Amino acid sequence: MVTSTKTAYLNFIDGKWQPAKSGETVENVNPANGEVIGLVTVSSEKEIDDAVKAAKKAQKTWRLVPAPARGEYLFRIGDLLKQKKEMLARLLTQEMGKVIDEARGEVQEAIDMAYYMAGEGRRLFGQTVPSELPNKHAMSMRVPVGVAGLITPWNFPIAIASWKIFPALIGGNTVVWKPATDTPALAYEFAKIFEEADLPKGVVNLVYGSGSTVGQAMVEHPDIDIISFTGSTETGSKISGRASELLKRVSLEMGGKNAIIVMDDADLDLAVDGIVWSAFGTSGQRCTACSRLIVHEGIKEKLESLLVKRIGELKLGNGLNEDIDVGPVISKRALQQIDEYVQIGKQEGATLLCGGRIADKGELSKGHYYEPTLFTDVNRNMRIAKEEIFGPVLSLIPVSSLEEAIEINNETNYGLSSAIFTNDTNNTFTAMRDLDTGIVYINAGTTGAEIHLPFGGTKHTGNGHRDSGTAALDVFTEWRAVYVDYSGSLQRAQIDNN
Ligand code: UN1
Repeated sequence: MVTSTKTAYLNFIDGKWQPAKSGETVENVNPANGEVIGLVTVSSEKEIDDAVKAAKKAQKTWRLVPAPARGEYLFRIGDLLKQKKEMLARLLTQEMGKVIDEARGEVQEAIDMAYYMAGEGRRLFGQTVPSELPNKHAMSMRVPVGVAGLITPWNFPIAIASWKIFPALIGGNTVVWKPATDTPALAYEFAKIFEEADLPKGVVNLVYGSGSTVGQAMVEHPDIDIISFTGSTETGSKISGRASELLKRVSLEMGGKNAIIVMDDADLDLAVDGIVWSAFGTSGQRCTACSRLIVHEGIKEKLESLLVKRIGELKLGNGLNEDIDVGPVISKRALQQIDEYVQIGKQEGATLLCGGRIADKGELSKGHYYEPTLFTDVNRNMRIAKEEIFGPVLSLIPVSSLEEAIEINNETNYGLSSAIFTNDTNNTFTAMRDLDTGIVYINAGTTGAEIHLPFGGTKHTGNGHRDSGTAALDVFTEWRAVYVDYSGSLQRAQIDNN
């Protein structure tokens, strides 16, 4: 259904709203009901070039604004996000599909990140270090990297953007931002907030377009000094290859195949809460979503029946209704891919305990809904146990010991998040030490990372960098070592290393 009140999502370059030269647009569609919400301008290399020029020019003055004053802009942006929280959350549900309460939580992450990074403007610590020589001062300080090219995904359109934009700005960088084409509305509202907060023109530039055109142009552009990307491992690997050739700094956050381990001493009701929330929240479309459930055989049957009961109670539908638990997935293509994995799981010999179908009865037929799905007796070598599905599909793998559980957790190529439900202190500390992921939860599910801690993962999940927390400042600043010699003579190191 095409409505007459469609918003035109334009680029925001050098403080001006402008359509791309191509004159082309793509539709922004509500995955809950197929309604067209707006039309997105389709950019090319030209708009990236314009945006980079504006960002480069603006960076010359932005880097000289004292960091606490840069923080004042972020406080203002945080206030505006707070004022508009409900509007943004509703729009987020409409264009992305996550249920309204989760959407509120996501906008809150952006608010928290704004205030947190605003405060960093008064810290941005370096170190004073004793010099080897008399009358010489040695110190380290953070300096901006330059122009940051940010490529962000559709599953957390405002939170993940805020994890990158705010540390980039507080660090004295300017930004060229390419949001996902599936979620242009949140990017549009975010850019309007930057404008309303009087951020100097050119400091944040928004360019809509595809990864293959606009994303590629960003990676290739000689005046973009750092690329920060969150998205698929396949795209991240391509970006990494090209950026390395160009000797460009690159920070990557990619997939996950996150597991929850449930030991035989666990509180099973608590475990069920954590599992259902992590596996089926956001319809399984989180990088941190739990898609493997590694269960001690002693409690396997009990846990299965508790899960089947609870999953059966989940309500599917349009996430704008407060009583809905699981919204749609992002697109028809995603729906089909999820279903393909379910067919693969069946063929591989896993036992389907519940779900396993596209949900298309009544109103649901207008959107892209998949039934929350649980497989059991999954073998660690099956594709459903190894590949990221990014949908509401959970695979239960039985084990006989913690050692085996940890081995299975660690054998995937990904390493974002993991969790264990146990009431045993030895199990807790062993898991903390041995689970090979960037995030570990004890007695909670795999989702729910807080913005002031480092977010990211090991192995093919990332490339050693972290979003959010002060760790994000390491992505968006360079270290400079400064020596001030006030001895008045040429001093050479006393220690034998001159
Ligand atoms: C993501 O899916 O990439 O920890 C981000 C969580 C959220 C962020 C997820 N705070 O699940």
